[in-house]
Amino acid sequence: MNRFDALLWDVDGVLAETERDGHRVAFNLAFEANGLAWRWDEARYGELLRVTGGRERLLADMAARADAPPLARDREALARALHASKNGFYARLVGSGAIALRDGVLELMQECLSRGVRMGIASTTSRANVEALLRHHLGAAWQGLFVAIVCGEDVRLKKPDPEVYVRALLQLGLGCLQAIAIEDAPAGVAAARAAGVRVLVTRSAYFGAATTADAIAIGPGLHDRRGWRPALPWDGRSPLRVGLDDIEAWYDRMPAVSPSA
Ligand code: XBP
Repeated sequence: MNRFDALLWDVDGVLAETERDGHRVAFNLAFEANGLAWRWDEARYGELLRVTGGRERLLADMAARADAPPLARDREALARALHASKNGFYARLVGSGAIALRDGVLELMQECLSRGVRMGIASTTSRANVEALLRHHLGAAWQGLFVAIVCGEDVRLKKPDPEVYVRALLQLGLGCLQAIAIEDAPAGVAAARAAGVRVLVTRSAYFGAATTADAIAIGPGLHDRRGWRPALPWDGRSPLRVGLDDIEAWYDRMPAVSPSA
């Protein structure tokens, strides 16, 4: 008998380092292809990540640029065109195998499948981007592995709004305490917690220093038992990866908290 019925995966930063090595690179290719001299280096993209959603991120950047179109409707049109172009480049990058899944992700997915823990995707990235990444890594039948798939187009408000988690729970037919989420960014943690879902954090390239009191556990990734809070036992010999038993032990430590939204 499992302590929870479903595991909800965030995508960007949790399944793979898609932000730094995928979306950022694809945005720059889209700028170039559209004749713009704009480029986002790693530091600037890190600042822009406080805005969830690629199109919204473009609009936030344009608001700070003297060389962006002055009229709001022109900025909107340009953001839509650049975003579509970026998603095309992103799909090609991912399809070429340029972005690996993070270590430990596949193993935990396999463990969920073999132990009857259902899985869901709770991401506010575009569906096409989730499709490109997971088709490449899990095969054409990837959707069959997930009981719930909620993406950016399915919600009115992106993270940190809880809607993506509320919808995923509805698709699963579960209450908030029957699922657990894995996130990397503060906005994702806030979204899960506002839906009443317990969440663990695997640190990613852009959110390595972020702290949160709202996660049941925070650590370097599913590939390594060292460096987690709360700490995980390790005898120096057995496999290093974090498994479902570890997550269940963390889950049990967390007192139930009611949703704040
Ligand atoms: C991730 C995002 C997305 C991606 C880019 O959201 O904020 O905007 O950076 O994807 P989440 P799009 O943490 O919910 O996965 O260009 O498709 O928005």
